[in-house]
Amino acid sequence: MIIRNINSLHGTERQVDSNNWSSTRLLLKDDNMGFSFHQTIVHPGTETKIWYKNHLEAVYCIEGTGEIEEEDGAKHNIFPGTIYALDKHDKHKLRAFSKMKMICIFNPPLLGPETHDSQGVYPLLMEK
Ligand code: 9YT
Repeated sequence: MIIRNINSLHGTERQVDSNNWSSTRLLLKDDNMGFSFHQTIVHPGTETKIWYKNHLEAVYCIEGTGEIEEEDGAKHNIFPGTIYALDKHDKHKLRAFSKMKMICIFNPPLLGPETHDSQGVYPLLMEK
């Protein structure tokens, strides 16, 4: 059994920061769960262009408000209790109107250090 508290992960290599967000990775590939599990803080007033072409991601909002915009321009409000699942590797833009706290699940699991490239893509890392 794995038992871990997020407070022990801040400031370690399991916390990855970008200009727009900070992701703390509670479960990673080497935990052997078949997915990775992150808490992501999205900073208020930011817009992030994202395309997980190598991964599926589900995102559950537990704090804050924002919106997701699909490639065709459709916009959806996000607030606590909303989940979105990028089941078609959907390109999207994520806007945070306030500080958003999100629970993010990735399949396949991230190895740990992944961060967005210029297209908002995470590489498919196979080994450390
Ligand atoms: C919501 C979202 O995708 N934000 C980017 C960070 C990502 N969730 C991660 O690596 O945890």
